[in-house]
Amino acid sequence: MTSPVNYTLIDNIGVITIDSPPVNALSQAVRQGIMEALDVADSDASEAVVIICDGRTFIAGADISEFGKPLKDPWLPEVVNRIEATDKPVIAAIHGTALGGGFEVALSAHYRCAVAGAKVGLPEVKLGLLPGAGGTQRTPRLAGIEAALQLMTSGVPIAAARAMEVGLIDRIVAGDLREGAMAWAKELVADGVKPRRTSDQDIPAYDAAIFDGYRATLAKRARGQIAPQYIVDCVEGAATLSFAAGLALERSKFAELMEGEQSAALRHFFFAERQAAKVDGLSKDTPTRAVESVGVIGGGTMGGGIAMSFANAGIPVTLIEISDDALARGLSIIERNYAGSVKRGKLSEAKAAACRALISGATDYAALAEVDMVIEAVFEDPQLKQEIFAKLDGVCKQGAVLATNTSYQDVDAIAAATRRPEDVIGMHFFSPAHIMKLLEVVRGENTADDVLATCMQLAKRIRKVPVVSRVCYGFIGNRMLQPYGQQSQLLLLEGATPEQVDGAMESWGMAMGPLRVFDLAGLDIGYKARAALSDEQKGDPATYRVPDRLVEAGRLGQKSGSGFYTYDENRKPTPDPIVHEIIENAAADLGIERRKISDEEIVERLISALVDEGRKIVDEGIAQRSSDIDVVYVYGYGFPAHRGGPMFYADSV
Ligand code: T1G
Repeated sequence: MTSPVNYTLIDNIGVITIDSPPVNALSQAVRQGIMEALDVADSDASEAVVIICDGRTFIAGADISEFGKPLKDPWLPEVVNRIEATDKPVIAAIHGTALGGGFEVALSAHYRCAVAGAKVGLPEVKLGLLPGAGGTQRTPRLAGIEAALQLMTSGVPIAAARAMEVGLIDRIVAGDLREGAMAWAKELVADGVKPRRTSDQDIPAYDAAIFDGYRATLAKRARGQIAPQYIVDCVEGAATLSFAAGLALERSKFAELMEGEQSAALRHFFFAERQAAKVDGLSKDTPTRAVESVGVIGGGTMGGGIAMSFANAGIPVTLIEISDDALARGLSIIERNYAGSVKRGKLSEAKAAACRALISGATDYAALAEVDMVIEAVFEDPQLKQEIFAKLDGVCKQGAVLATNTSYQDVDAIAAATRRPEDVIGMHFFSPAHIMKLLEVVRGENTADDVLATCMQLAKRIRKVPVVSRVCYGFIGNRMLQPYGQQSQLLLLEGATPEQVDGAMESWGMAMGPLRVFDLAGLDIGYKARAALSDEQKGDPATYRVPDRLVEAGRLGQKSGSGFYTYDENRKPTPDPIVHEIIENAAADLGIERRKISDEEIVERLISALVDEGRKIVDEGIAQRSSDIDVVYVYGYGFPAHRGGPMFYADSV
């Protein structure tokens, strides 16, 4: 088998080229190839060595598919130390995204150049790991303690220009990277430069308080996660220990994380997210339809957020509302959202203005005659949705994709309102739609393969994470939320308080406890939905008696200033004795004995409720695979990624 690493001597420069699609990950063959190339370079006529990659990117990290299997020689730390020990100047030439072990290879070179569009990063923390090939020791020596901590604890890549500012790369190459790197290598040789070993460099001055400061910040921002704390320990080691001792500390912390549950969960989740984008049985070369313009019907919170998701991806949007006033309100929601993004530094003024300019409004459906796709996002009235789709059927051009953002309604019934059910699909966004990454793509009985393929591809383009669902009440996420919510109600009646239930779940890792979630969504939504049901359809009154009493007392949740909690002007929740009384009275009415309930019981019963429903959803073929359910619950409902998702967690305990 030919090696993915090629070595050639061009004039006086030895060139190591790595070509291992899709992302030049550091598989055993790549690691071995680099070592063999260095052996040749050591003894040939080269006066400097360039390390460069073919394909879409410089090395994007260790080969994650090898994790969990016995590590084969040569280990990556051995390879990077070998690069640094080379007696000739070694230049790393970066394009694409040099990530993780890939960037550690570049850090062990003596000089680094990159094209302007390149990015460098150390995202190991997102896999529950830390840079385990010298990154925690070399990064602070080049960039200083603060920049090193920021890069490694956030895991977010930085652009080449920023990397150059902090000293992580030395030169931006204009034009062809290979030519630029070769020319620079010759320059360096002509200047007689020697290998500049990062390990020999001192740590730039720093404030020793920074380490405990970062520990405290991370204890909140990355609550319950071990890897970020270990990164701080290793960077502190870089500042206080010898290079060799620092490497030993890094190695031992890395090994511990690699063996740990959190990294196993995050590595599972890394692949689960990518697997979710694949539709079983849909061939890779299924054609897709062009989507260069969209219409959004309904300018409420959801419609506005959906319109922004498309505009932010450069796709023009026509927002439809029923009147000029309603349209003006809808557009003002969008203005406010953009202003907020600019204020929070998420978007530049210019970018926000450019995106905003792509959104136009209309009250007449005729404006949708030429769009490639329409997303309906009106409130959850099945009758209204069917009327809208019947109108769209009469207005939209042949081949337009007709999508509904419904959270619960039957996509097949909506499709049946048109003469083109094969063009109808569900695109279920999560609020706030311009921020939440999850997108449930709901495949109807008649949805055509190319419509499904179009929406899966479009999801990535608008920076969403798509998960395919078949049609059922609540699809995947909201269907699982139901038994989860019902169980939380039973726990209240049996003796737990809202703050205990939410506290137990948030300490366990949920972004928000169930009662705070229901207050956020609004208790009146469930109340109205139940009004349309018979007692038998409503099920056990214990599962909704308390929220009904709260709504009847005018406590609709955050929107009315109180629900399960009382909220101040900043929407900060405070436990409320009135609620405790409502719960105790409801329990008495229902003859439920109250008792002390442990946090462990709360977590066990709520997570089991999620997992039991998740198993039914997979068994019924509503979800393609259980890892898809993990993606839904982490991205849509704040389940902790470092526990892998509900299904992975259930399998692991
Ligand atoms: N190892 C193996 N396969 C990988 C991979 C990796 N590191 N990264 C991506 N792939 C596969 C992915 O599964 C998919 O495969 C294809 O490449 C395209 O990926 C010691 C131990 C590079 C930004 O965490 O962030 O180094 O489905 O769909 O959206 O310190 O992939 O096509 O068969 O994501 O263009 C650190 C992880 C590892 C980077 C490209 N590195 N990768 O994004 O394509 S730990 C990372 C990414 C480490 C050392 C430690 C992204 C990307 P398939 P994709 P993309």
